[in-house]
Amino acid sequence: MRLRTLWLIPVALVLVVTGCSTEDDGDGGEGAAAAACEPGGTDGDLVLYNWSEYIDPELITQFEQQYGVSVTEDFFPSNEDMLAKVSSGASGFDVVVPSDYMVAIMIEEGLLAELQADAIPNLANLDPEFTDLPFDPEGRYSVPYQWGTSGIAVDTNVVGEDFEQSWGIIFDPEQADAYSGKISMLNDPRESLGAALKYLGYSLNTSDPDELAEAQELLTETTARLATYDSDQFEDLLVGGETAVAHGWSGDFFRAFDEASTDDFDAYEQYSYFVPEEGGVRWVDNMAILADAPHPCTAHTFVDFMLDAENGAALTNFNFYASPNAAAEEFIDPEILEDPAIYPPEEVVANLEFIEDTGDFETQYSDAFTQAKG
Ligand code: SPD
Repeated sequence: MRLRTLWLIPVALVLVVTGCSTEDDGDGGEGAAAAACEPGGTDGDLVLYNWSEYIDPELITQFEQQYGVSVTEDFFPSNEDMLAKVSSGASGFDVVVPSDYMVAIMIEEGLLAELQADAIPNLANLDPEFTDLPFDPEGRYSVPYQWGTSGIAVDTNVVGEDFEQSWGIIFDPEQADAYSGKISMLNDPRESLGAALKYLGYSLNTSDPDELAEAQELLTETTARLATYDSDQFEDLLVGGETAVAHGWSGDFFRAFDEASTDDFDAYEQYSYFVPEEGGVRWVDNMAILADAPHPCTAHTFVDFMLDAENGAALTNFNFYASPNAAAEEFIDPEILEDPAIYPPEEVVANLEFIEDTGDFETQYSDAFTQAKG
């Protein structure tokens, strides 16, 4: 009895220090299901799998210093790439940042850990609009990170000021041939086929094989006039002059415009981002903890850290995407908060669709995209 008590004392001390009620106090722990985490608890270093240029490096440093852990980051260019890597098992990642439809797919495939809400007190900071989203009712597996739109940015020195705000600038040969070799599209099956479907007047969530075949044919013809399919550098290619028309994500463009601006040059005057009148994608990216995360308690603490009001604002002030964090608003740069291209008004949002999980039809999208790219 006495021996057992003595043995328990150091274990209890470890639990108090780490704030984690499992024996997993270091690398290679038992996974999210086995750990009961507490606010601010840690159980090892964090491995984060995120989209590129999506987090202020200062936030990473701040997290490391505040919690005495180190963070390793790896990056993915599309939801499908991330899924492939995570599905292969024992990826070693703790936190991933899937978009809406991909959260639904990952829940279905058992890849995500159910969140321990008690370990994430800053969940209270979320705007109620983001607490019960259709891809993860009641937010049991994911926490919104940032949201934005997909659209087109153009170089007005090349296309002029008088262009139509339509997907036609990419898909209609009468308009787009003038920019042949100077157009980029996202290297992303649902995004680029979705753009073609919207141009054709269909839902970007269609499960109709004929509609998808039409979109595939259109994209195949379009491939011939593209400089590239790219999801990582589309904004840099535009401001660098390699392209004149770029399909991409709102915040990445604005960040590039901001960085390209100087005292003598306002990049916002030369480049213009719009959501085509036919409609497009509104998306929400989300933090989620993998079911086999080696460090689930550090992962919960990271999610909570990102939901802090000032940290949430720092995220938006860095990446120019809209925040789902209501408490962050007072710390967000007012120019960003009042920019209708970053926080689009209701009438624009009403014309947008979330990408949804189409179940078994997802592989049709992937196959169609591979074939369209040639
Ligand atoms: N540089 C970060 C970009 C993140 C974009 N995610 C949006 C995916 C929408 N399908």
